[in-house]
Amino acid sequence: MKFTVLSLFPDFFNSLNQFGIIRRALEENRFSLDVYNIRDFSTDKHRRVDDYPYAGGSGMVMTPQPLADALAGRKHVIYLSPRGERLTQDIVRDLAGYEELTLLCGHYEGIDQRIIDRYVEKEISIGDYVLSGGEIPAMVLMDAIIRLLPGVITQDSLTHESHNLFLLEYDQYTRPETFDGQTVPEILLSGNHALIEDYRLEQAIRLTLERRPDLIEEGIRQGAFTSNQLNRINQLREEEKS
Ligand code: 9D3
Repeated sequence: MKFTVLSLFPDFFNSLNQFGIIRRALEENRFSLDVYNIRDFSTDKHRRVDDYPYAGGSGMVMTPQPLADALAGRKHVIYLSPRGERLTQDIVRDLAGYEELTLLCGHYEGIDQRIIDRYVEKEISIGDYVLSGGEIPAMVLMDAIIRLLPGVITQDSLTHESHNLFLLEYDQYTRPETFDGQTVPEILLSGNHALIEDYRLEQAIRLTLERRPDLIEEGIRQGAFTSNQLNRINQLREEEKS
């Protein structure tokens, strides 16, 4: 995957390459990242990149000239925008299939609409909260895509993940058995794998019903649950009612 990022604050992206799974993926050439400063494309004598909105309104708008020049000839332009479609794992999976993506990060009140109309293939938001710009959303999107690229994490974890997209994770424990007076649930020490699997499933379903009932509904709608999972879901829902 070849990422090209266009931003007014390219230094934001310095951290992305330096840690953990993403760093290793870069070292193994699973992806490349080129970051350009939109300001460098401004032909204005003061290197201006914003201007007042026509017909008034609050804030400033990113002016088209530097953006058009930065975008010329680029493929698959994604504009990170609070007006975009909300990012989901389905979208991430789709985008991970491209060979090349261009991520455009906005600032101020956004960019001139004519740039969107001419160059942008897709507008993406990462959620319903207000950020100061598109840089962190671009990093979120890249992180989510990179871990799906071949060879970045084991196929095993990806398969597990795709089967459990609609359930929250069960509680995890590691050594020691007693920490600060708190013990590990005894069943996890029993060595009975069938019992442990069922315990974890029940725990995951209870937690999801409590915190994210919308996930359960969506999983059912998409036919994503195994018959075993469905049985347990219905059983625990009945239990909740009584
Ligand atoms: C006054 C209206 N605001 C829209 C809700 C203006 C506005 C707020 C924040 C314009 C731009 C921004 C900067 N945000 C992003 O560029 C952004 C974003 C976000 O704020 N939340 C979630 N996803 C994204 S993707 C890009």
